[in-house]
Amino acid sequence: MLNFRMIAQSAALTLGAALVSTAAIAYEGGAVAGGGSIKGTVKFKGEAPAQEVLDVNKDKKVCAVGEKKSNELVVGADGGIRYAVVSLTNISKGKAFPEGESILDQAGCEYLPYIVIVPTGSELVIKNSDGILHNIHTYSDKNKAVNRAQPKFKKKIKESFAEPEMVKVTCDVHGWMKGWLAVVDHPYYVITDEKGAFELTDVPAGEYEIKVWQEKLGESTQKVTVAGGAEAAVTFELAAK
Ligand SMILES: [Cu+2]
Repeated sequence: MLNFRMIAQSAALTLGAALVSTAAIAYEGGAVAGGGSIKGTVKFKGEAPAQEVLDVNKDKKVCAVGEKKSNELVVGADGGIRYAVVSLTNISKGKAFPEGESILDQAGCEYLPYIVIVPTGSELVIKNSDGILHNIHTYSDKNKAVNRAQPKFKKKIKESFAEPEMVKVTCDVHGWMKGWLAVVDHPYYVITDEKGAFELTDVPAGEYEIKVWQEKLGESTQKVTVAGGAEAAVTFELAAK
């Protein structure tokens, strides 16, 4: 006959086994000792096109605050590309995910920020700061599509995504609104700034493949070696397709 202690022991064993089997396939995050960093720039090769001006033709009182431009390809004065996603493709153990919520705001009928990093299975908080109706609609290959109205009184809704991939976000009410979710299964993802610059920190020493993704220009990969306490340099050059 099973007594309470035996049941408790068996439950603990089952739980332990479950944790071990999950850890074997998932990313393992923790403290990184003796890591290095990767610093670099994503550049546009050729003559940069101008940003397209968006046609804000609805809810103008709230939405037409200043001129809105497309963020699909933003190239700075020195040729740096903003809003490119840089990541390591072959890392299974390293730093922990940063704390805090992933937030996508709808403000002035724009998605802010344009690209949000969302760890798989975590909650994405979708805010509506506008006080008008938005309808979030996502497009991707591996995750379920989200198609949800967010009326003016719904200041916050939450969604989560199971599979790592880039998820396109649009609004069914305002055709010009567009953004991206970078759904990620490890924390070595970064979005380039207005100069096209990026930095990945606390990378365990080792050899990696580093990838850049840009919605108009596609993907490119390189090999990079990270030494403890050192900064590895990487430059990507992407040309128009
Ligand atoms: Cu909208």
